[in-house]
Amino acid sequence: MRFATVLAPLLLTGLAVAQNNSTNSSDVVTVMVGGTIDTPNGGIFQFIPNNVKASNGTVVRFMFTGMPGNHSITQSSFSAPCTDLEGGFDSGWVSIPNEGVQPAPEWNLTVTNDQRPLWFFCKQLIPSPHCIAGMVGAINAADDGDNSFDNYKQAASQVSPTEVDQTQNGLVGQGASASQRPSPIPSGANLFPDASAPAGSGSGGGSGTGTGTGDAPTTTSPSGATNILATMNSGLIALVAGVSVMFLA
Ligand SMILES: [Cu+2]
Repeated sequence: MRFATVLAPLLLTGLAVAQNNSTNSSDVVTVMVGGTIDTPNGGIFQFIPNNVKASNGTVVRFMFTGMPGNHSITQSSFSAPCTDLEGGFDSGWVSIPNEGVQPAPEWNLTVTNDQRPLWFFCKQLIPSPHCIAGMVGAINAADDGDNSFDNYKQAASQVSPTEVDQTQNGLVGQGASASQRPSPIPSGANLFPDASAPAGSGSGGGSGTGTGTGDAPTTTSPSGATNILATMNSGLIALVAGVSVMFLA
């Protein structure tokens, strides 16, 4: 009798967790970050697909599958397609070697305001600015009219190379936010900025590494806090699971 009283809330908790997980997994839109040299319509320098719709709470899952690749997902504005938006989201750079890595790093961005279009670009400058080459994307852009995705991409292609911005912004943006940096980062891949990443490693990361290193301390700290929280949550779930098993046994 006493066991049943204790068990009921535990089982209910388990049920709630399961329901949350199933809801989240169905509201995911996947976007590939970068292609390969042979990928049609842009080769390495593109997001696939580059124009998606996502309602509030939907996770846009950016998969770093392009290879080789050294890309970012950085929020901009329609009027300045290759310039970071103040207070905008930013994944930081993830470099992927020629042969790719398994599993591909992913970055989960949750839409918080689906009533405004979200514009983003890749801020990598090497070998030439990816944004100008067409590595831009949109969430909830208008299908037609002046502020369409096609017009945004066209405007990006006209940007002067010296105007492509490499400021490092945070995980929380305008209209969408992430709770952690891209992960996992398997051997062979690199994340910038990241204090634990070897300085200067990765080909072609010159200017990216320079900018990133300076900002590393501010971004590392919240990310570390998130990891601790995640660990604590896992511990709690394990504890609850352990207690349930004890009672069931
Ligand atoms: Cu790129």
